[in-house]
Amino acid sequence: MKASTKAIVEQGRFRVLKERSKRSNQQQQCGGAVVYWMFRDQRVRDNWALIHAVDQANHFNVPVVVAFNLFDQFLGAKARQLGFMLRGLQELQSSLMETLQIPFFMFQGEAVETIPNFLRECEASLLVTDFSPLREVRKWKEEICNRVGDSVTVHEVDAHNVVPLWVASQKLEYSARTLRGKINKLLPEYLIDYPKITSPLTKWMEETPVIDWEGLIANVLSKGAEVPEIGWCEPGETAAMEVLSGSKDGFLTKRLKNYSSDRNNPLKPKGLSCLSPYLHFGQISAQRCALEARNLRKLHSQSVDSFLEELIVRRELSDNFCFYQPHYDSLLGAWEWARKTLMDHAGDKREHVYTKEQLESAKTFDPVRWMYWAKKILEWTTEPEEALSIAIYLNDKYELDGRDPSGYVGCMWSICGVHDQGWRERPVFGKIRYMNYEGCKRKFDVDGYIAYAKRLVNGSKKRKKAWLARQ
Ligand code: FO1
Repeated sequence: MKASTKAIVEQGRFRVLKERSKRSNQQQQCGGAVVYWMFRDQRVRDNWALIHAVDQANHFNVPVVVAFNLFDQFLGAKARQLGFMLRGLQELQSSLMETLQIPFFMFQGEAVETIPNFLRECEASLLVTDFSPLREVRKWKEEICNRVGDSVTVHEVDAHNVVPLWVASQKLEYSARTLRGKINKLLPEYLIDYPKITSPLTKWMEETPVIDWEGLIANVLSKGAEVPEIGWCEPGETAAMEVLSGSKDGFLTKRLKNYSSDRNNPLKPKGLSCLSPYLHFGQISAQRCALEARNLRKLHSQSVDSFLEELIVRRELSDNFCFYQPHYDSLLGAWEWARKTLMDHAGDKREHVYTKEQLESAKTFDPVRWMYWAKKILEWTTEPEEALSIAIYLNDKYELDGRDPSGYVGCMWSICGVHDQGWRERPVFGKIRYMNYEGCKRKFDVDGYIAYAKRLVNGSKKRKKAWLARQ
């Protein structure tokens, strides 16, 4: 490899996880392909990791390939999440080839084996990967850095956050208040338009793999059938852009106006952006959403500001928490005051105590059930650690966007007061923010919500019955 000239991607956007050895550098070997191991940012458009991979490949006159590893078991994911992801990847494979002539390789098994083996096979000297703060992902990357040969450099690109995590802050932030100023100061540098990406100068001349998508999808659907796919959220990059700014029911085109007033009203699910599953699987870039929303600030300033707060500050705060707090999903990750208050009240008498199975099948006395569900789990289980683990279990199992830093932080906020403040002390909750049925009644039409939820449940029961009859 020869030394690179000025790169398209800002220095701060990527970090070097492993440098190829000096000896390899001196030999000036001309490496094989640049491999982009795609993980969290599963898209062709607006992807800094892909832009960096292509840019580096062009400097070194080598081709680029994209590799994806499908784990046999990924943090308990079921048909719902895996089906959504694979259907998105199927679209990605075609558009990657059609628009950029870049091949897509799918591996199955353990990434610590498949990725180093693939690098060896194509004599790669640069591995580019995207960034996730989750401990499992970081451990695998560390292991891969240890396993790849001396001649390989590894770059990690933060293609998920608008301001790269390590640039925004170098420490665990206490709350949105402490991170907001740091991010806002950096937005002029990082909230910029993407450069146009074109097909790499050197083409991949080897065989392009054939992927049996139907077989792969059928396999994850049958293995994870306990939590089936849903029909109301179409997967993939094209669908994601439609939800953002499509002419039919796009968030920015049709629904933005009422975002600041309706997003917390459970009777108005369309009051939300509906972008979260796409953001989680990286099928859309948060930076693209922010750029498009910002253009509408003159028209709907309050809604745009609320959206940007959720999209940038709150999401990036979750990444900050998971990256700098090793115990991001346990009571040990709560602040001292919250741990103390929860422990002080761990022995308080609970009026109702339910098991994980009862909670999972919503067999509780409360008709509102899921609206303030994580708060209720704290009230209805014997101790806070159990409450937290059940909340995370349910979120990861049923939500399309489970296993996300925002999900872990959501549960930690509800049960452990993370990024929140202390409130008036009361039984069981201690100083953790309290929510109850009366409070819900003040905020929204509870009876209307219960009727709405019943309609949804009945509809889904009917669909399940029809599906079973077809089997
Ligand atoms: N990413 C992968 O690279 N391989 C997988 O097999 C995989 C499965 C998966 C299942 C559910 C889910 O919610 C995400 C999944 N991801 C997978 C994506 C990605 O790893 C995560 O979004 C990040 O780790 C979150 O930070």
